[in-house]
Amino acid sequence: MAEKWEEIDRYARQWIDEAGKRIRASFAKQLTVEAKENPNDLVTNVDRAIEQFFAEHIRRQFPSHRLLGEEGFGDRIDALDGVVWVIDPIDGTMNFVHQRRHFAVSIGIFEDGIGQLGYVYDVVFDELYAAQKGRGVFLNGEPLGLLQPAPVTESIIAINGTWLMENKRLDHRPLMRLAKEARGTRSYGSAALELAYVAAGRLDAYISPRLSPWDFAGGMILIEEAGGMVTTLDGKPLDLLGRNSVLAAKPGVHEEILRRYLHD
Ligand code: 2AM
Ligand code: CA
Ligand code: CA
Ligand code: CA
Repeated sequence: MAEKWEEIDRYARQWIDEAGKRIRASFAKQLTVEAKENPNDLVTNVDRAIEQFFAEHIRRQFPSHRLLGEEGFGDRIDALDGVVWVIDPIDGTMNFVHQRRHFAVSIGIFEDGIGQLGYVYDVVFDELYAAQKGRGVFLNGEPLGLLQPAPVTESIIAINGTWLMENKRLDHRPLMRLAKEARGTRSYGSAALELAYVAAGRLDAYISPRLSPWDFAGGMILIEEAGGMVTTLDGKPLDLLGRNSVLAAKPGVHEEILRRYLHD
């Protein structure tokens, strides 16, 4: 059993490494940028090529595994039985296009719906956050400690400014109060990186009203392995087959945000 995951872990790392090289090499080439659902929702030829790269390698090496990916090279998945790779080839495409930093490759590998291996790779900083269920979280091979509880008043909360303004997705007033009462707020523009930062204790919480499975799959495994919590904004478990609101945080902060800010 353990050996099986050692093997999958070895291949995942090898492919992530190669994907990182390809993405960095793409900086020297012409980028094709298109809009998807709206003018600010971007995709590039590199997002597609990297997802295709993973799809080909997974299918060749592990024909029984399935892939759920953002850019459409995966399988149509309506149940979580067996081994499923949930992949975002580039999380933070807007950062990739505009800043050429602050984006990540994100992978979560699940068996029968249970997270077994999680990776978030910061391609430009060359930082790999990795977790194997039951073995803790590592940053470039160095173990990261278990997360310790903290109060909101001593917390840095990652939240996009959009959600602090009046918007159509959720009531912004409790979140405004949370932003005021927290020690500070940040927004990096890559859900996967922000979740990895929570796992590493660099951020104390991350909030988003709407993420897809590939945005949170890798980071969720990291955080749970670090002793943190990942739920919807209603405190419910995340559904890997659909869109979710996400509240990810260390212990203490997670409970306090739910109790004092989200449940009236
Ligand atoms: P993406 O870059 O892979 O699309 C900030 O935009 C964060 O929200 C990123 O992690 C981004 O992932 C994610 N996101 C999810 N849905 C999005 C959408 N419709 N438009 C832009 N970003 C989206
Ligand atoms: Ca996208
Ligand atoms: Ca994403
Ligand atoms: Ca993406």
